Amino acid sequence: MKKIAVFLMCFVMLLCTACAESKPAEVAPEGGEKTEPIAVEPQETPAPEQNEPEPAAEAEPAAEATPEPETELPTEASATPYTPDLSALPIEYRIDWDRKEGTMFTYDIDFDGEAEKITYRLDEKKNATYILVDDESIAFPGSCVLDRVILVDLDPETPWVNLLAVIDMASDDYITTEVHSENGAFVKGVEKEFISLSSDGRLYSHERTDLLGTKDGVRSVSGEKLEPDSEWLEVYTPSEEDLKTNRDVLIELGTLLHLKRTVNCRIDGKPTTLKKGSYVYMTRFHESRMIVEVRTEDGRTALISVDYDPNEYSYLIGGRDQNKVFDNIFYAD
Ligand SMILES: [Ca+2]
Ligand SMILES: [Ca+2]
Repeated sequence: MKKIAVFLMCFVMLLCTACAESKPAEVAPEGGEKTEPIAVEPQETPAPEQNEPEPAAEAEPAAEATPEPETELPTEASATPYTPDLSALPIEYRIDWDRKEGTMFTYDIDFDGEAEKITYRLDEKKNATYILVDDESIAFPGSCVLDRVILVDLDPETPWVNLLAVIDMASDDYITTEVHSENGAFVKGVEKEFISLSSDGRLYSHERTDLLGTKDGVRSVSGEKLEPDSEWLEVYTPSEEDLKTNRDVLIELGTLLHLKRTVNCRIDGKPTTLKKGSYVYMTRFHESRMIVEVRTEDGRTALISVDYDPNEYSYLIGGRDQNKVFDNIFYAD
């Protein structure tokens, strides 16, 4: 009986299992109908899921709306300034007057990402010189001849480079004007005497002094105001070779100056004198301190105090006109 009971139980269990396994198969056609709502459900379900993070994502930036523009602005600001390759600067273009016009540079002078074509033109009828930047012209005063143009970046802080127009007003009478393009308009800046570019890439102003004869001096200049870097005006000095081989010529030219009388000076900070009959040559002049530096033929450097007499337009050494102290000073023109 027990065996029969166990068998029956097993049979029932088998039936139940079979029923349980067969249910999905029976449901299958129903499941096909259900797939539609099921298919809709997953669509509906992710839809709110997608929508949920969206408002959340919107809410977050909304809450951080203030810092975001702050982080964006510097990014935009730092991306806006454009600087062309400045490594080629400074460059100089000397005007070839066999040609009345020509291209000097092609360069992005206003840092807007597009290069300008910079040309010159001489209007002989008007006796005027023009610099043309693309089609826009910058005119300079009449009766002048453009000698050279220097393209240089005088101030790394300004988003433009500078054109230095060196003009010969008459004959050997130079004026240098700084020009740049600022906010879409050309601006003429400082006007200086002759500015030249040396082989070491530095700019020098050329000035004259009537002290000890008319001497041409140079000082390095920098910045958009072309300010001198030093108060010392350096004048031409002969080389040691020149002093040995061309001594007579240097005396004739007024480079080597002959002392008619003994002069007070300072050498190595100590007061001393330069003896009557000796020769010196001028090396530089400090106009605001009124000190002239000279060098003796034996290579010593001496500082001499000078005064200027505005009534006589003359420089005084030890209270005397310079021509009474040196006997071969050229007439100062
Ligand atoms: Ca440009
Ligand atoms: Ca600049």
